[in-house]
Amino acid sequence: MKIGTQNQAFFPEDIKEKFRYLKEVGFEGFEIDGKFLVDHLDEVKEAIAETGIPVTTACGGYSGWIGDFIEERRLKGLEEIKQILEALQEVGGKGIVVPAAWGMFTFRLPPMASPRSQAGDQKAVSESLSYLDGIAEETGTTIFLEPLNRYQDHMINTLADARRYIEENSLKNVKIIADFYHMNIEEDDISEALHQNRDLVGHIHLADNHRYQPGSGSLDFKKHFNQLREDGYNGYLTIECRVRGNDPGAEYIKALHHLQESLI
Ligand code: LER
Ligand code: MN
Repeated sequence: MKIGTQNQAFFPEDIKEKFRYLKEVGFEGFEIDGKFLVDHLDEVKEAIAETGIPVTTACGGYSGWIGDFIEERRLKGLEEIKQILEALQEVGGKGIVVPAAWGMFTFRLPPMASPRSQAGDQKAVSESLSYLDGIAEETGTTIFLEPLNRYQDHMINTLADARRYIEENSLKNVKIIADFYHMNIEEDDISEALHQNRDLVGHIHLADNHRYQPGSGSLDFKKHFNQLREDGYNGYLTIECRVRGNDPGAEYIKALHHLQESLI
């Protein structure tokens, strides 16, 4: 298992300097914004070549959800995700992280009534995933389907929900990304859910229980990493978190060290 990160506001802005910084502090991979990758493909390629820090995955950077309520936006999102997968293929990235939707609707806050039926949700998400399964096949990439907590999405909240989409649509190039923050809200037990879905978990997002930096909260990373290791997971553990503290840069490195120690 290797530790990667998404971008943070306190990282250097210049692309090469960013990759140099990641290498210097000890990260082993970078999860990039999809649009940023498409817009800066040549510079990203150069930064990878110089530092050896791979772009592992993309997350975000497209403008319509795979489960979007608005069909025109869903289809636009799919075409943008296709472009991101083509760019990922060029840099040797594994694939893209996609939730059904993020921040589009929740049953848990008013008005609590969805403008679309559950059957409609399932049709939209299934059609999108079946289309992207084919593009992933063509580009040698993977779609990492991400369950989000109930306040961020109403369609796919647990690893079991994501599994159902993959199995019912016989998707070959769609795997599950397990995000510890969302799992801490939705799963009975993080380790047990990882174990139950060990054949499909292909990527991981890390934050502590409250989504601040790992090590600042109450999650037992060592326990869950041991479970992943026992189940043969050898992918990336990518930090996706908010950072608090007077010196965010120093806090982030402390979080990285906490994860490295939890891996031993
Ligand atoms: C959003 O909360 C999240 O976890 C991201 O990875 C969105 O895909
Ligand atoms: Mn996530």
